[in-house]
Amino acid sequence: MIDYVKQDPIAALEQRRLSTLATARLEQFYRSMFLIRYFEERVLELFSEGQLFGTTHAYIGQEANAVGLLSHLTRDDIVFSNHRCHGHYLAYSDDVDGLLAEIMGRESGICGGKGGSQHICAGNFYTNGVLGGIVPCAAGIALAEKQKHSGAKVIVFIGDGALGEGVIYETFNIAALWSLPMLFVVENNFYAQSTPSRLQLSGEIAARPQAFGIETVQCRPASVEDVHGLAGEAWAYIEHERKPFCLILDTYRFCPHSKSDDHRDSAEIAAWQARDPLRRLAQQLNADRRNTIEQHVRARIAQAVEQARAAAFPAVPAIT
Ligand SMILES: Cc1ncc(C[n+]2csc(CCOP(=O)(O)OP(=O)(O)O)c2C)c(N)n1
Repeated sequence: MIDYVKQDPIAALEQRRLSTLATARLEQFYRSMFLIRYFEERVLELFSEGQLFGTTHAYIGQEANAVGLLSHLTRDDIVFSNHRCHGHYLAYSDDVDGLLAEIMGRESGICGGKGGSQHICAGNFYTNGVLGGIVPCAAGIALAEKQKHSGAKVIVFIGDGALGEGVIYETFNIAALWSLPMLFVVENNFYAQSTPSRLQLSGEIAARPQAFGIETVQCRPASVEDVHGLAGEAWAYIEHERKPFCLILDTYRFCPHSKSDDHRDSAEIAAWQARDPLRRLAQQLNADRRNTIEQHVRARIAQAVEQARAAAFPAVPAIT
């Protein structure tokens, strides 16, 4: 069997880069990543125009994670996300209309306009705005799927800031003890809101799941292909071993935490933007094909905005 964990992750990434994925798949990845990016840019504009309710957290810069990780899922698999869930949801479902209407508080939204940006429940996709709160729920579902012998995979996304929540360690403990078939993904973007991780996390992130006996890989993927490859190995481990796995992806959000609360160094942001996985992928594609994909995505989103604007708000009794 492949030694999934012991190999040097960086060397493994280089090796994978040499074997490029088929063009059709790269175009599909690009379509999905561009869709998330452009959707989020429109959402931030709509927020500034006063078209949204509550708060909203964009995923700009981290798209390769959602697309690469979820590209392995089948319809029975289950996704648990967090406050920064739009990218995860679009990679899971491609449901632009439902998500936009939800964020704009319309009754045609995924949850009838009552969940908003952070609280989505659709198919096998669940999110919650309480940091870390959904992690034990993911373990509970993984236990249920294990007992049913369904073979369903469970993935839960957390940020590095959520590692301050004790419930995550209780879940690591139970997931390892009961050999739950689940993938913990830490999207380590080095900030919790505006607090740099180095000011609030002691030790190494990887040491935390490892302390509970969870196989863990941490790396800084450069591309969606890297994430896809890493995720494939993680899922293979979970499937063969029927044990949890933790993938820590060093990443960066190019946008503020929610709308305007950004105190980060502009040189740091620019350095990460220069390594943008979306731009990297764009450069690999044929320019005409890429333009066609982008035009199609822009048209879809423009239509979704118009539809959502025209849709009704939920009736007050439906909200209370
Ligand atoms: C229990 C709880 N405490 C505080 C918050 C407020 N809050 C929302 S997002 C966030 C920071 C999250 O950082 P991280 O987990 O690293 O995810 P990122 O936003 O970087 O994707 C905080 C403190 C919350 N939603 N829930």
